[in-house]
Amino acid sequence: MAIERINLYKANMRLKNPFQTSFGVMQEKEFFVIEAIDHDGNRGYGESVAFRSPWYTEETVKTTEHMLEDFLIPILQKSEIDHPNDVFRLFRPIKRNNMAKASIEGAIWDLYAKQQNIPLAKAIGGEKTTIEVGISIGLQPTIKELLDKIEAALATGYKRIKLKIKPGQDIEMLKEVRQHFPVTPIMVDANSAYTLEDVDHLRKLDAFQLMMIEQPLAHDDIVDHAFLQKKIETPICLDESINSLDDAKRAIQLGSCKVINIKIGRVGGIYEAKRIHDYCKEMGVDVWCGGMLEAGIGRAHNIALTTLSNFTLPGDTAGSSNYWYEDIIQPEVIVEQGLIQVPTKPGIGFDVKEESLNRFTSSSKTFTFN
Ligand code: OSB
Ligand code: MG
Repeated sequence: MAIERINLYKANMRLKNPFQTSFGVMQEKEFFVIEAIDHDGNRGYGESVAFRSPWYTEETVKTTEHMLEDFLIPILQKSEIDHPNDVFRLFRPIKRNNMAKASIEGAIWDLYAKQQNIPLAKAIGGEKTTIEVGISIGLQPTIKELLDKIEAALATGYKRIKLKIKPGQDIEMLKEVRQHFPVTPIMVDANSAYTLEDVDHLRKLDAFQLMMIEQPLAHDDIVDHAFLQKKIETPICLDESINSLDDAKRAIQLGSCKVINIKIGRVGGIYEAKRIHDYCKEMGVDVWCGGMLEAGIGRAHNIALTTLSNFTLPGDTAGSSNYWYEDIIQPEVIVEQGLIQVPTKPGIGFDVKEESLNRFTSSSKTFTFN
């Protein structure tokens, strides 16, 4: 693919509102933009998604930096890459560190699509021209604030509402929510906040006609989830527990979930995300695209992935303005009536605003290729 150099930018963006989950609060997003440049001057972009603390899964901004600089970029510098699918295989000797791998694979995919002069969605086999999106609303200090957020999200047209829950902010909270929004498509995400001791408690969620409950139990479990799924009606969706196609196969075969949230970063890139999508399609398991509070580049990759046919449920790819006062891409991601128009320009289909990226960048490095 004639890569000439890779630029690594460390950026930091402040979220409009703090985002609270069962594992903690986030107010700033620190991440890397990976820019892969070829001999013709094409520029492919990827964005890393790991947070500063290993609260969601084990990766962090620092482990991403370590992996990129000391292992992943050196592997690419020594290799021939004909197609982005090669990247997953080249990275196989490096165990896990999926978010680091995905960030650079994403840049290679964008570069490839630009070299082919086709949209990224088309390059990965996507078909949709618009995608349906929902919104993920963090834990709120009061019920009033939560109800207001839901109201605003519905006014914007989001196709479904995802609410974060944790012990102490679940059953009573949902009772209030259902009183105000009796038929709104609602799901909940626990980010691993419960254990099997909570089975009777979790069974109470069945009263609320939720679309699903995401990752109620441990981040690395699929056995307890299978037990729980037999005890509750609400479909379980796995997020943290699915890090590969093999994980997806085992979870589906064990009955640990009825839905899978696919995140490109969590599974190590678009190649593996697509394989999980294809397997789920074959098995009749619905999937949707999760989010990691991405800036515009990561958001654009999520949009492209969601154009695959088995992304049948609305994803967490809300519009740029849900997160940021200013995004790093142009145009920004816009949601109208709960829909995003898939861009038709080559690659990710959004231009990176160099001036904004530079303003958000605290340091950068260049890696040259022969
Ligand atoms: O579990 O899906 C999650 C945000 C940070 C970490 C984990 C999760 C989330 C979200 C928000 O739910 C998704 C988004 O809007 O990008
Ligand atoms: Mg989740």
